Amino acid sequence: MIWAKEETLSRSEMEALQLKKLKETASYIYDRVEPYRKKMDEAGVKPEDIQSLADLQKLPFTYKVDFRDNYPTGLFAVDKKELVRFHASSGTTGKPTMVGYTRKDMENWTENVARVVCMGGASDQDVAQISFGYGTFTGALGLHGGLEKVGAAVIPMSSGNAKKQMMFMEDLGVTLLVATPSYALHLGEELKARGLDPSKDLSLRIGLFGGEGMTEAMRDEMHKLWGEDFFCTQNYGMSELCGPGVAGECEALTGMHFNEDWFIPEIIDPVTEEVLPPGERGELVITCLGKEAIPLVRYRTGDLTRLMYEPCSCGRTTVRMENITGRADDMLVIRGVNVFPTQIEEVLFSIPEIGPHYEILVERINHLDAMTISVELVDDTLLDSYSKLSELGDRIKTGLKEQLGLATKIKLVAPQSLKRFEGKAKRVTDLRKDGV
Ligand code: DLL
Repeated sequence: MIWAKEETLSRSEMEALQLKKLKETASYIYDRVEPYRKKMDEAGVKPEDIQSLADLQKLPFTYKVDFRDNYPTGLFAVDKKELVRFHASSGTTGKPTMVGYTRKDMENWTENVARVVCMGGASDQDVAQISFGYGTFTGALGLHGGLEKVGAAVIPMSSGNAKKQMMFMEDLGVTLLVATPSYALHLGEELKARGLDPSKDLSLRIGLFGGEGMTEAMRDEMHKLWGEDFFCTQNYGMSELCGPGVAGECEALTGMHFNEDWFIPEIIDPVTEEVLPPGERGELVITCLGKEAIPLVRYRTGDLTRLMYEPCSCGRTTVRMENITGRADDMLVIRGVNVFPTQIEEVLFSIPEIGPHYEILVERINHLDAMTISVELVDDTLLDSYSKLSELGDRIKTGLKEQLGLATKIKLVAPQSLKRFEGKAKRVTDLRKDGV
């Protein structure tokens, strides 16, 4: 089901709507947010200079550091009394990125998430278990609002306690699971450990995953664990932009549709900061339209992807983006070779004898970069056979060499021995950063 008429506007109707909102946004930030006024003055651009969508490029970029420099509320355009909610990003060090919402922002956010959950097949027939951690993370309360809006019965489960998660799924006939893809894989293992057959014991039919990337290999793994009929999509968002509700996959599974009447995506070269031609891969930059509390313009997301403008068979006309291949700051440079964890993941997931969990350790040994990848065996009886183990290790190394052009060390470990994550997975430890 398509939730809103804005998802099917013709290109010219969409662009007219975007331009109207962009002009309003340019005036709004200039009048109300001191750091923006300063940046725009420095760039020599006034709100009235925005006369076409191409003029968006005249506006200065906003960076994550702008949030830090203006912590906690220096980028806000409204008084605290107009706010009805705060959220904060899950930063691991230092101060979090603080965001706020007016009542109108909350309505728009909920509406955008409703669109995204409909893209993934949710309806008022669903019983939805939300297994994101509740708290200042935008994922849980964001999906919660959108799912309630479409009429699903929501279980605010939070993450953790896999046994209890299974119990609720069975007892309440849960049809829809919301989680990070890595936690969904972990829950799938619990399902197996309990000897449950998803097609007989559960009513689960939909997965709405997000907060981190889901590669196609990971989606295949979901089918192995949750059954072939399990339909899973991913959706994308970021606390600074609102949280989830920015873009989502539809039933055609050909990329994530943007809610373009609220978010204008651009793709830039992260180094030169130049806007790239349509279809090229680069860093995603987003301008929010019509946001009241934090009206972000040209925000550098750090996420790498490409945009697709061709029509989609689902009937939506909105631009789509391909799976995020990594973050500009996720990229590892190993002996001069650029490596993204998603490239490693693709190889690992294509090998049936190993499970979906892995850890990457990068260190410097005798002044040379070395990468060790620990992977779990599916079947621990392999541990008794040296020849089988070394054949498997060699096969993984060859696959990685072909993909990355780089030699790696492989550590095959017993099933269930690597760390599991309830939220976003942290798979890379780079000891070189500590000067080792
Ligand atoms: O992760 C918002 C969200 C929650 C989106 C739940 C969807 C579902 P942050 O914690 O601010 O917000 O993290 C944002 O997570 O810049 C991406 O790097 C990553 N990310 C989110 N969704 C995806 C996805 C939420 N589908 C950061 N694919 C973003 C790849 C994703 N990366």
